[in-house]
Amino acid sequence: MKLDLAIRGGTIVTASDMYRADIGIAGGQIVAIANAVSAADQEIDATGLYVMPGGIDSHVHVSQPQGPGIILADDFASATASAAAGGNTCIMPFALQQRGTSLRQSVEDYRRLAEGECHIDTSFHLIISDPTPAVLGQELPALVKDGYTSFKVFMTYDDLVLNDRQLLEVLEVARDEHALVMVHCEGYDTIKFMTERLERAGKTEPYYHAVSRPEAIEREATHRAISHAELIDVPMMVVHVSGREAMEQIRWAQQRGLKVYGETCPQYITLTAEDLKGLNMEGAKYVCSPPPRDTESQASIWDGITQGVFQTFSSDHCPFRYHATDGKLNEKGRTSFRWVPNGIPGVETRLPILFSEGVSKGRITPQKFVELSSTNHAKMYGLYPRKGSIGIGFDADIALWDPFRKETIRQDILHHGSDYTPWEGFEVTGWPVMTIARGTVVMDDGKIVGSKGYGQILSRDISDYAKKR
Ligand code: DUC
Ligand code: ZN
Ligand code: ZN
Repeated sequence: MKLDLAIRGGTIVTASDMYRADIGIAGGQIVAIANAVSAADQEIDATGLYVMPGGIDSHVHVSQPQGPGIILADDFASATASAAAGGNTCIMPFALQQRGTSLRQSVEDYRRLAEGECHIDTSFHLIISDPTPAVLGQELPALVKDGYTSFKVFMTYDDLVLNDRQLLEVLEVARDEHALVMVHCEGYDTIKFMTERLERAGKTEPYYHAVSRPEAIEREATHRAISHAELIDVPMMVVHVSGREAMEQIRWAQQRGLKVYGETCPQYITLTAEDLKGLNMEGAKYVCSPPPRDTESQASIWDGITQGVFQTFSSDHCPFRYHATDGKLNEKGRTSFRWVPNGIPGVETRLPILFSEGVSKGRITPQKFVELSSTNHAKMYGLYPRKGSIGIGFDADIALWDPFRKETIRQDILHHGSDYTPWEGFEVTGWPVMTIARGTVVMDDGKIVGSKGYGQILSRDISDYAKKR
């Protein structure tokens, strides 16, 4: 077969293997892996590089409606360009149902925003904020059958929170339809209580965001969500785990044989609550939920990663502009942390941070990096064996990494829509130098060379991880 593309001389890394071989690509798929593949129309020399599955970031927020006057800094074009620059070939943002609206309509509206805009493949989770009988009885089952096989629910936020009964009802539909529920585990009433006490005491700076939602609040909600999942007998994913307390709840559930999964993020291995203490409003740049904790928590998160408590490492990319009245420095945000939008940019920096802190510092193997950054995302959310590995028949979604290249993360080398990065000045060893999406080079040495509209919007299969015990 005539090859469109050959990648020669690199070291292929998968979740289970690491070996020297060439890769042959035709029609956007991997068709050959051999000591030497035949000549191709386009030849890439990967000598000295790791050839890894493109990153899949299964937790990003793009063009998602926020509160009044606040907007996310990334649309589909900028988010997918930024993702590609960071070595990713697929992202999974959330189609949000706003209360009082139809879930189906929300998904269709969201899809329209993405069509023709994406540089790399994209697939939507759903966020359910209003589980009416119509949503539970008709819309959700139909959407799962259409390939929207995962949804997120929140245990906090005025506009999103579900009460325990609603959580149980959503979990029940997930069990019956074999969809996977992602849960934001922080308690609504406890955060509200803490926020009011802090505000009354005049403690309103960004730092108090972290004080208002301590680990106990995350741990309690995690335990409650796990208990609900056990009661309904359904698998569940606890997203963006910040420290030891919630991690231990997940481990406890796993040791009891429950299909409870965990996700963590770069902010929880590199940032701490101290970062929220910047002068004036600088700390707002680090406000996200759950908040970063402390260095002991970071060590616990590494325990969770190396011991297999966490299956996925995602960015939770949720970018706002800092110098913007529709972002971090909105008028109300200056009066209290309560109004500082929650979220930080990270889709482009997720993989260099994990590679550098994990592989380069000897905490994890390159294979574990692939598992955490790509393979498990594909398996967890129904994209495997189409994506998530390097093998015959997989989409040719590949990132070439220079494992020894040193870089300093700076806003001016990034492609996201935000006007800052929480990792300004952060030094990394290991850098993605080329991203290939379905056989097409979309990023070459930091330059976006693909085009908007190349990325497809994917439906997903039911995942084995979502099937009950
Ligand atoms: N939860 C997320 O998953 N992302 C941003 C904000 C939040 O609370
Ligand atoms: Zn969340
Ligand atoms: Zn998120």
